[in-house]
Amino acid sequence: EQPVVLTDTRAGVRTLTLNRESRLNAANDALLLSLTEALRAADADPAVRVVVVTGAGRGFCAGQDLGDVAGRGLSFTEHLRRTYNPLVRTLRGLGKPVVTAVNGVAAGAGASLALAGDIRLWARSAQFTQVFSNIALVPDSGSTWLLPRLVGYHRAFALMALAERVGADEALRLGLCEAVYPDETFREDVQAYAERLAARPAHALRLTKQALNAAMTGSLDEALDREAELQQLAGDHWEHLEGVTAFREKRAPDFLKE
Ligand code: T3D
Repeated sequence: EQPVVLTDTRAGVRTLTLNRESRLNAANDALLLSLTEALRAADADPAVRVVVVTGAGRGFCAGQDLGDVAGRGLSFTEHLRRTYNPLVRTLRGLGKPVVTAVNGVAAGAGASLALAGDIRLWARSAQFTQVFSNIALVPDSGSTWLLPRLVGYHRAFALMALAERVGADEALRLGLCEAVYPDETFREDVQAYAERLAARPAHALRLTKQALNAAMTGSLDEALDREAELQQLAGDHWEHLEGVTAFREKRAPDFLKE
């Protein structure tokens, strides 16, 4: 039997591919736990500088596998606590940039996952739908926190209440993704983007994520103090010396040498 998450590493980029193609990569427990495990492994592996999460076939992720709910013997609360919540916490807390490469439809918790990357790249035919209300559930996996921060309360509510599908152009306009690429070249375009990220200073990006994530909930005062502390950690690191030396020598910095 095929693994539910495929792993591939090229040029410092670890690609994790959700692999339940016939179900549009709907998430069963095995997929959720494997993905969480694979993210942790990527974080711990020094050969990995960037992580890409994408889907096999024509879907990104159709959210919870609705065939896998009955008889699982867990309350919704307990299920979320054991599966989706650790996944989203791991993804958001990763010390390396995470690219969500949305190759096709992203629905329900799959839409939450699509939003959760640090960089969100979409294929032209990708779609996003906060489908939860179609089955009379509430949005989960972080959507209620992230979506209003991206589009404001009112648009978030409309997207959640009507479960309309958002296409690539609207996603760009709303700030749900950073770039859209043709379907035909999507996987190569994602790899090229991820390789650009992989060449950036890894330690500085780790601190940048830490600063941004904390700033999403704190005050300006706290952000200023945190920046001053993190800047010391960045400034004392060899990457900073390399960046400044390269600038003076009028050459591109090499953040891969260590
Ligand atoms: O702890 C908890 O359980 C709570 C957690 C909740 C988190 C959630 O994510 S709740 C939301 C669950 N997801 C959905 O409700 C989405 C259901 N799917 C759809 O609305 C549509 O399939 C899509 C909008 C995603 C895509 O539509 P379309 O027309 O492009 O494809 P399709 O024909 O509907 O689907 C293709 C196949 O995938 C089809 O199977 P078939 O007929 O070819 O054998 C369909 O049944 C299957 N599929 C799609 N989504 C799911 C699914 N099978 C199981 N679970 C799914 N979520």
